Amino acid sequence: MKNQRSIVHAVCLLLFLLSIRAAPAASFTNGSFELGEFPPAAGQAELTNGDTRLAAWTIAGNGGPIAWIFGQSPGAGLDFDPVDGTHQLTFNGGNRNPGTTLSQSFDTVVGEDYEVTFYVGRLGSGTGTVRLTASVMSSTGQQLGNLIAIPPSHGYGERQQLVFRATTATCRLVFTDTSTATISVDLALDNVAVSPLALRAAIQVSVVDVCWESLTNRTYQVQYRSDLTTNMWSDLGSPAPGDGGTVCISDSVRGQLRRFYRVVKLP
Ligand SMILES: [Ca+2]
Ligand SMILES: [Ca+2]
Repeated sequence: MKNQRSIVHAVCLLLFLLSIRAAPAASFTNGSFELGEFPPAAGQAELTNGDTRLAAWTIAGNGGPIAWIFGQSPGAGLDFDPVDGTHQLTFNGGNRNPGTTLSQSFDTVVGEDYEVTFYVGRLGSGTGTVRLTASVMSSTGQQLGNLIAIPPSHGYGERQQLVFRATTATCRLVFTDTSTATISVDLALDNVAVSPLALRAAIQVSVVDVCWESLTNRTYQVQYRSDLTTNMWSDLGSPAPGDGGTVCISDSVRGQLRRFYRVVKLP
């Protein structure tokens, strides 16, 4: 009987461990808006608050619906392609209000730096400002990064970048349509990515020493030029007296693409 109870306990413990291990990792996904229950026949879908067809994203806020569009939608003024893949989003279409939010939570490592990148575009002939505010929030509600992205006058602009340091094991990326205009002008979004921020390092030479074997009672002048195609040499510092040994002159070369040197014996 005792053995049977032990077996039951062991089985329960195993199931408990399995249930912990089965918890899915919430990695950032569907940043290009290619995944979900897209209605292919319609060519686009209007996503209102709480709509779950766009995989991994949550739609909320107090603005108009988000349009999830396959390719272009010339009838709606969307006359440019997605940045990536075949689908893109537009905000405040049909002269409806800004204020809609699009958000997604994902796992992070506390203390690590991340970058969020995305592209915003502008469509339509209307005037005024359309813009998208990107924020990253910790799971305790702390704002870790914020960026207001304004597209060019038509189409998509440069890649937008928002850097943040994770303070909790889960963070949330929130896009808010903070446009101040909507009549005959809309905002587009595509190709959102979240990745660990790569540490970019480079070696830089800031000073070089020009050295030569010198003779006593002889004076030398070091000269330089920045291009081999010119005969214009410039003096580097003052003439240097020889001492019978190796003499060196230092030169700062920070920011110089190339520099050539020669040492001239003075009469
Ligand atoms: Ca896309
Ligand atoms: Ca609009």
